[in-house]
Amino acid sequence: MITVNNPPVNALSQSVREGLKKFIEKADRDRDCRAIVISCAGRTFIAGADIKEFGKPPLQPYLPDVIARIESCEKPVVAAIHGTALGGGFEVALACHYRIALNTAAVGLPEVHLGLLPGASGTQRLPRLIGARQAMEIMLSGNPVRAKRALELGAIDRVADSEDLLAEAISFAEESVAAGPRRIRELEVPAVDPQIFDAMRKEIAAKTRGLMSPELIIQCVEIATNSAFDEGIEFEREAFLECLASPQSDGLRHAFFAERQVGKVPGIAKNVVERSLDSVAVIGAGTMGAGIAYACLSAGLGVRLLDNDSEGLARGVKTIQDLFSAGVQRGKISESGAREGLKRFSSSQNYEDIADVDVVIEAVFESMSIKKEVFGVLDNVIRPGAILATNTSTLSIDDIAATTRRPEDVIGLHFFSPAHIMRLLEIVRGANTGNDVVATSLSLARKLGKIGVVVGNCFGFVGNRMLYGYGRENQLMLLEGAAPEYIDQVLVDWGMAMGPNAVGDLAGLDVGYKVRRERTDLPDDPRFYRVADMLAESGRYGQKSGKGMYLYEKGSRKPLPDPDVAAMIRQEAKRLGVEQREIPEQEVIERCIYGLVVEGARILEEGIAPRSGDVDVVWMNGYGFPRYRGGPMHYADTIGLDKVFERVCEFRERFGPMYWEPPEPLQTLGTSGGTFDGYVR
Ligand code: T1G
Repeated sequence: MITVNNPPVNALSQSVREGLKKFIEKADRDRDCRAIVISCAGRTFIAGADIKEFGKPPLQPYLPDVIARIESCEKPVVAAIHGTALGGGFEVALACHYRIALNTAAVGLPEVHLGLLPGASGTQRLPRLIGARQAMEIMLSGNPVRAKRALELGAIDRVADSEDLLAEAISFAEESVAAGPRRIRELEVPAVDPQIFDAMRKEIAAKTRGLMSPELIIQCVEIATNSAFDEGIEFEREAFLECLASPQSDGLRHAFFAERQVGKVPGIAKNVVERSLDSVAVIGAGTMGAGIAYACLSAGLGVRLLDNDSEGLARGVKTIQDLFSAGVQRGKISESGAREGLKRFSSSQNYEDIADVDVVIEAVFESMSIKKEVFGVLDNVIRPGAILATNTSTLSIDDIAATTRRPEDVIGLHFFSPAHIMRLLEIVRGANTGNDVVATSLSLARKLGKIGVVVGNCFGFVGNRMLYGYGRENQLMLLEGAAPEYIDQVLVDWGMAMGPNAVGDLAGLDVGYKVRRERTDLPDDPRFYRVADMLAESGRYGQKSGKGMYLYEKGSRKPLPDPDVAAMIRQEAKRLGVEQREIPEQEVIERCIYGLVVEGARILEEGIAPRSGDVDVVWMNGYGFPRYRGGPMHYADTIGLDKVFERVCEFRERFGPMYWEPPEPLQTLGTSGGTFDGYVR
């Protein structure tokens, strides 16, 4: 019995690799040993190579050597899988001669999520076991495969009948002594139509835009079908090392760890006593309110939807019912699950009906006076100890909390549209918000399957505040002569999910316009968001009105360039005395992305976000920032803050200090070879 015990997830660190190799060799030499079982202690089988070791000088023994040694063992080796056997962990299992798993277990090769590919024979062994197409699907999706399905595919040999996995693994090992080792390397990949590789390339093109490892995964599997095992292994190794050295993998690995760091909030003790979290009331039955309510219902919570407008409430209730039916149609939820969910749902126009809930989430129109009015009522009606949250996307939590006698219970829970899909939840901590309320909100985020990022209170918090820096430069370049479709295409080619002008039309130009009208701290610059204001003032709100920055044909969301808008912008530029010119692609990218970075640096300087990684997580999960670039702050680190600082100083010279005065962190780190990743306020 060889047992791996390397909490928390039995990653294949150097010591684990060394131990595996040593004990396999010992067992192989041991005359009395007739078979071997490899299993893991703790909550899971090996969850992969130790990602923390990547980017550092590799240490012996290398995983491929350990894997080859396991497979060459003269005695049968059985892998006993519980939890998840992922990446290098599944490759260890594939090197074993037989695999048995608990029915709750799963196996997978998620390396693509880290910008990598299975680099320890997974691309050569899995196709031999389950066929090229199935193997490619598992490696390109990166999704785990549950034990029952893995058995159907032939990726594992048995699903344990009982919870006593080790006992069943031992009897499986004893049974396999007669048959001896079955080495996957000796199997042929089942015959396959060579067309499937190009077909797969087409199938994944949109989803893997900008990524390098998916193509290499397909090439590895293709080679597995027409080359000797060792040739394929050599190709896989080179392709793996190429991915490992790529900025993409660096960005995706940063994203992996940053998303696990955000849950560790400075000043919030691990053992803080949280508040109860069983029932939620959502105030406001509009698009956001209904989406938030559905997200809570889907997470198993009881939900009451409240709106003082009966028609609005009826629309909200219908939206939620439609979301459930759509979920059933798409197989996301079962009929009985939907029925059960709707049982936990109710609606009302009466605040008394929500007096006893655990959490209230206010999602009414983005106006300070309306929100203050609602919180005034909540303060009088809702039971003591309940959490009073607001879904405001820009307004001050402290100002809203000040309308209550319990500011310690008030917090910002900023959902992103569509609220039941977007993974990000910006958790905005007010000056008086209780630590238990912050901790409970983080638990709510996990319960909803979202990534909760705790940020401080300022206009627009982290996401929308930075969006102003990014959007501002877009708006200025429109006046300077760059067409909206040009700016959008440059940023989409660079990796953004959507260009800023298409996003503006999707969100509605009237929404941004109204938020700007409520602001009292706008810069003294007549050019500031002048194009968006002009369009909104002329009734061009975007998709919802059929025209905004772009034109939209009836029933279509496809943005079409509009010569009228180009003419309006030229005229406005002339009126404002803005000279128009050709703007190079690199300048478009740098002004928009460095506009983000500079605002991000100010946010770090003010302590609105504790780590640059938190800023990155907000932008990767809420604003379509390319994950493989690791977020704006990580991206700046990869460029080199000395270069970013230099360029920002150039922009200050050209465009003035109002927008481009480098904040202290950028100045200090940019002149000392530092990184945002290492920044401590
Ligand atoms: N290496 C190092 N640390 C890891 C790790 C790993 N592979 N996986 C998890 N951790 C840490 C994580 O940072 C966190 O630390 C703690 O474990 C708990 O994780 C050659 C090249 C297994 C499904 O991609 O998907 O093998 O924050 O909070 O939600 O082909 O972790 O507590 O300090 O995520 O229960 C391939 C990555 C690697 C799987 C558990 N493997 N891990 O989820 O816990 S590449 C993966 C996960 C590879 C080979 C290639 C999940 C999980 P801390 P957690 P969880």
